[in-house]
Amino acid sequence: KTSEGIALVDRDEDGVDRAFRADVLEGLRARRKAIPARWLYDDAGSQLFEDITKVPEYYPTRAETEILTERAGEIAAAVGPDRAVVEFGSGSSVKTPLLLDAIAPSSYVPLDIAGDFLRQAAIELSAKFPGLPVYPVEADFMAEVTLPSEVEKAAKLGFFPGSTIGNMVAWTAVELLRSMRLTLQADHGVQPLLLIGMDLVKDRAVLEAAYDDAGGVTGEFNLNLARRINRELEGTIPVESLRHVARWNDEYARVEMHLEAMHGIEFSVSGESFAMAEGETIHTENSHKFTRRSADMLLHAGGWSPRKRWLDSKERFSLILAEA
Ligand code: AVJ
Repeated sequence: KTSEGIALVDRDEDGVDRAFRADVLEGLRARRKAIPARWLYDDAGSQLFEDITKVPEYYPTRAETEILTERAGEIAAAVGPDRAVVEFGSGSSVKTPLLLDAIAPSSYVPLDIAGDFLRQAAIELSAKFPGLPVYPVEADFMAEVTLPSEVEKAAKLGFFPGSTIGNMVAWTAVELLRSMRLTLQADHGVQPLLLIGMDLVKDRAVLEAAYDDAGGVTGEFNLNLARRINRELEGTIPVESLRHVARWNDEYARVEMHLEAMHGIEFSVSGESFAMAEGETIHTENSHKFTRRSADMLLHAGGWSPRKRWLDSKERFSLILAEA
């Protein structure tokens, strides 16, 4: 629900999320089957992602946390005083308090599409930072968002950690960066800043292991999408016949996650029949990796000028401060 009480999730008379069903059916009908990665994150999927951040092979969360901890002073000096921090995506992570501790902002505006999650995170944050005004906004930040009037005049710092930008193809990433710029622009104020996490290109084996951990947590995360389809869309996907695959696509500089059929299978979803041949896959996620230049190029295309960049000690991950 939005603050006006309008539900953001559109459900049919049986309680089925219409957008989820439409995306899944369209994705399964395609010659190359693919389902948008956002559907990986139901409650079970969000919990599994939290678990992924703790497996030894998945370095991005630890690397970004190291930067925010070790370079807090430099980040604060580069950002300057009196900024309202606007975080794109849930603020439930450990990263948010690290940033707020570092820069002591004038207020904090978490933006998220998941309302319950958002309100819970806002309550926990307010408890940790008693003097800090917190204004949660339930919204889909892929389009321009109108911020609460209390922060209208404030200079803004957008925060977009986790290399979530890497889950988008370039066209969508540029659209998002431009929307963020519009959201953060004050009427006639100081230029907004954006602090964005972008994961770096590195050895293929390191990347593939990060998305296919030996403990199988990422596999469970990926397979949960098939389970979710079975749960919510009356699906009959034989989940035991699918296996998790993570592979580096060098042409597109991204790690791809797929669900691969180990032998020929047939199933139905919402009453529609589908088949997969042995070795055929459903593409479920892209995680683009960047070089310094490709990161800067993407930011420029989105209307942002990179000003400062910090890397972790092993130079695996970058946190970039850009100015509109
Ligand atoms: C935090 C959403 C960017 O792509 O690294 C982790 C998601 N997928 N393991 C990423 C994810 C598989 C993650 N994001």
